[in-house]
Amino acid sequence: MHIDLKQCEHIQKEAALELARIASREALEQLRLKYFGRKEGALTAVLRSLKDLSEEEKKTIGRAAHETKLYLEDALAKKEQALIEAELHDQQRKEKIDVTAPGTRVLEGHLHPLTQLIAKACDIFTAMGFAVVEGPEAETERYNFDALNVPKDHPARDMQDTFWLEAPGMLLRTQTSSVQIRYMETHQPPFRIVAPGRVFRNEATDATHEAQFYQLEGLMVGKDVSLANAKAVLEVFFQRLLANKKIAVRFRPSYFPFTEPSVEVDVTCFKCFGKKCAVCKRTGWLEVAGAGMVHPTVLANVGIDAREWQGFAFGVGLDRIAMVRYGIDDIRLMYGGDMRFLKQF
Ligand code: 2NL
Repeated sequence: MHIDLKQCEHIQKEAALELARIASREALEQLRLKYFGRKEGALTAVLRSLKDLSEEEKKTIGRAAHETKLYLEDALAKKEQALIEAELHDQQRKEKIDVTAPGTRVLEGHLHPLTQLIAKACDIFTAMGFAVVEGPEAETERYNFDALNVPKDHPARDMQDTFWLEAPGMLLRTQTSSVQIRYMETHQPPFRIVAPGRVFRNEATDATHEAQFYQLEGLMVGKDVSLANAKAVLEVFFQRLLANKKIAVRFRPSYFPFTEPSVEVDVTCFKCFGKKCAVCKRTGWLEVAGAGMVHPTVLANVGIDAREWQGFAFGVGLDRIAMVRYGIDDIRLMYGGDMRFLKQF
């Protein structure tokens, strides 16, 4: 290749023009390769052919080529610096935060009123030394009825009252007693447990009856646990749950196959506090639970010696408590998932 001074001048001019139009670092790299690329670089070719020149030419053309090289290197470096600064400036402009701009509201959800009530109930019982236990909603007839001393011909076992599943001997639990039976089978007294959870009844639904509802059962077994202890525990529970020290508990005789003796549990009407209103049907009391001393047959069924151990059990319906507490008049609202309803709690 033959080279002369003009060529160096041309390269320098053309590069300067091209450089002025470059707007990105990728394009700049392309331009650098165009002149300095090891294989195709225009200036590389010039520098390479210097060795073929005469001594005289080397002095003039060699110097010119070298100057062009220095000029181009410098121009490329300056341009690169300028592009980096522009990029940085751009980024800073994009990332600028306007601290005075109005914020975006975070939509906060909350727990369902029944879930709130269960959590509160569990807190109160754990503070009294009770453990919270859970179990399956689909149960066996043995855990739901047989172990609890419920007679084979008891109406609760009827198709109209219990959701029987297709699998033989399987049903949707009608109380969470089944959870406590499972616990007793695997633990020796003394113990204190509560079993909150969803239970099912196969009955017609209306404003006060649903096919599913929430229950909390409790069980305390020891050497000398009595019905008096049941009354004290339930009194503390309801006073704390309803945040009112004036609430009293009253026991009335009743009957359950799994307890003996058995009682219905009333609390002071927490709508009118005993003044007598429509909610308590002018009695001043609300029936909120059933309780009793665990039947010896039930203890025997789970392998606990009833001559050595005794205890109380109770079952509380949580839906009705939530309804009276929040003034909800239709239980179906609790399971309808209507946001206009739920947002109120
Ligand atoms: C109600 C109130 C009750 C129990 C549940 C129970 C559980 C075991 C042993 C003995 Cl493992 N009893 N639970 C006791 C009394 C009442 O529920 O009105 N039930 C129909």
